[in-house]
Amino acid sequence: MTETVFVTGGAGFIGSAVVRQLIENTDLHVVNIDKLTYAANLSSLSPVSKSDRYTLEKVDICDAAAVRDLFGKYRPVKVMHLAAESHVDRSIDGPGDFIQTNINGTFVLLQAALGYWRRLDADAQASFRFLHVSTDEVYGSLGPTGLFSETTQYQPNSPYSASKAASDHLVRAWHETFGLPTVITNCTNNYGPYQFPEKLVPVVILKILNREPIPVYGKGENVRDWLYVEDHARALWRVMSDGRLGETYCIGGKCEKQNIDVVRAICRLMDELSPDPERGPAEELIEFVTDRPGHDQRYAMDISKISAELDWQPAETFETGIRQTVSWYLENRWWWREILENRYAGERLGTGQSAAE
Ligand code: NAD
Ligand code: TDX
Repeated sequence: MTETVFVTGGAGFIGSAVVRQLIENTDLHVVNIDKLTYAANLSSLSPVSKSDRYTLEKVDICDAAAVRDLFGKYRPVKVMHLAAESHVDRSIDGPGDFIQTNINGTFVLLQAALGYWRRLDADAQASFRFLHVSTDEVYGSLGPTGLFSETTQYQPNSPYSASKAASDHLVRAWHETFGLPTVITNCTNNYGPYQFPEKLVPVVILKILNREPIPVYGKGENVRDWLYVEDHARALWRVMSDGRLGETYCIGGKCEKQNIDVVRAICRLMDELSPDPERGPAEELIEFVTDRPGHDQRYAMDISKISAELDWQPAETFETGIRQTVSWYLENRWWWREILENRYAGERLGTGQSAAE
């Protein structure tokens, strides 16, 4: 019998990469549980959505009755939980949805999973897995040296990272207290095809295409570690398949870069791949703007645990990944044009002016 895996947030950036890989590389039935918020794009699933092993359930993970019903209806062997409000700047302007989805939604999902798991027979209980997908931002901000690892103390600084930290703690507690078979991953910044154009990499590509100023927060000296999204999706499946229960696995690209260097790399690629002889080089569009409130200085990840235990390493370098990404945005204008026209036109987010309104 075909086994079922739940993917929450499967219409989002990383979730859709996970769903595409599961349909293409396994014989599992994938049920995508997604509320379809502003960040969702069903078109990101068009390569696989016609498969008879793919099902969409438009459900809010905060809806306890609906989520419980899904467990009864599909009887999943695994749950990969990615649904979240994911954009730091939006969490500064309006934290409420982050508290609701990231904390309460994770609680609802854990309770439904626990109720379902307790009624399974011993064999099914032993093979059930709940993977919670989280972020490096829960660890706070690093100085010029050092790396985050699985033992780093939590110190979240933004409403987004605080809400993700809370959800990580809930997952841990449901394992320790109730024995639910959970695993947690904390990953660094992802980039790649199908990323919503509010995040840095697509912002820069689309601003250049529209010949608009490229907004670089502060001095552009903040450091992020960059991982190609398909590498992240592969890592999640490794952890889902062979990760040890109750453990955390840190995931990253071993690719630290200052924001300004990411921006300049994209500018050079755009000059090469989408040349515009009428205008000057894309770098002329760079504009330093007011910093993000509470802007974490540096993230970097020690990935020795997942490398040693699960034999996972990123396959793409930044150079190969960013080239594929820029090419994808140039070749798939239909995908982002609809978003810019109807959902998000690229205005500045995250100044914090509206947070308490
Ligand atoms: P995204 O914003 O692109 O997608 C989120 C998806 O979740 C959307 O399809 C949305 O409709 C869905 N969703 C939101 N609220 C929901 C709700 N209440 N019920 C059901 N579905 C809901 O996010 P992403 O960048 O793909 O991130 C996925 C996960 O990975 C998140 O948990 C995020 O915290 C984590 N993560 C992201 C990154 C990154 O760089 N993007 C890095 C590390 C971890
Ligand atoms: O226009 C911009 N200009 C700019 O300088 C934007 C959108 C961002 N930035 C800076 C802020 C960050 O230092 O670039 C860096 C990356 O910003 P984002 O793309 O917003 O990502 P970040 O805040 O680092 O968080 C991301 O990685 C961790 C994801 O959005 C999170 O979901 C994930 O957990």
